[in-house]
Amino acid sequence: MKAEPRLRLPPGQRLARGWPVLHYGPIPSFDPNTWNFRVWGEVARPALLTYAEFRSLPSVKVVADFHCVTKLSVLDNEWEGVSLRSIAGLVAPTAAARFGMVHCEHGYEANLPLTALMDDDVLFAWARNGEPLQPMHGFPLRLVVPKRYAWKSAKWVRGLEFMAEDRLGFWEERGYHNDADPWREERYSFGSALGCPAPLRPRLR
Ligand SMILES: Nc1nc2c(c(=O)[nH]1)N[C@H]1C(S)=C(S)[C@@H](COP(=O)(O)O)O[C@H]1N2
Ligand SMILES: [Mo]
Repeated sequence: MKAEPRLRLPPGQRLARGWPVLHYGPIPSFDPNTWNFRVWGEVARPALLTYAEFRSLPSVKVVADFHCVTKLSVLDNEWEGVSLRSIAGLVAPTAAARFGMVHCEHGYEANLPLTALMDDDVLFAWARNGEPLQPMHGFPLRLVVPKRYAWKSAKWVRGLEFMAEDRLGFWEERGYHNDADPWREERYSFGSALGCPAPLRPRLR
């Protein structure tokens, strides 16, 4: 049995009303005829998939909570898409592969260790609660990493790079915590533990 919603909130989080929209920069346009998805780096078989090819991969459904670093949480989202494990199965990461970088429209990037990406609740999603994602929520494709703050759940994904060494993503470079575990309140890579005043912390917009 699931605990009541309040008890499922990580420290410092509150329930969002509806589903907020948070991102940096413009919402990209989407053309199914030119869109593609690239997987490269530390892999035996690099791949370049068309939209139709991506959508014909075996799909999964995952029910998970979503925690934004701005302290809003959305519980019980049913995501539908392709699991990261099946993408890995397609390209066969080499023994040296230990990190992943998710690449998005307009250069947004999010980095994660492969151990986190290969968790069974991680997927590239195109639908939530039975509806296609709206463009503002990442259509045609977004990453979903339920166990990390939502800036790692990158919208408008276009590729995945397997890497031997870690590299910082868009928000990680701007002071957000590299690990981003909401249950440990890993919001910023500096400041919060030292009582850094809020105005010095990086902001969403
Ligand atoms: N490409 C891209 N993905 C992004 C962002 C962004 O700026 N660009 N913002 C992230 C942040 S900080 C959050 S909280 C979530 C919000 O997702 P939502 O707008 O669907 O709620 O998207 C993440 N994915
Ligand atoms: Mo966020």
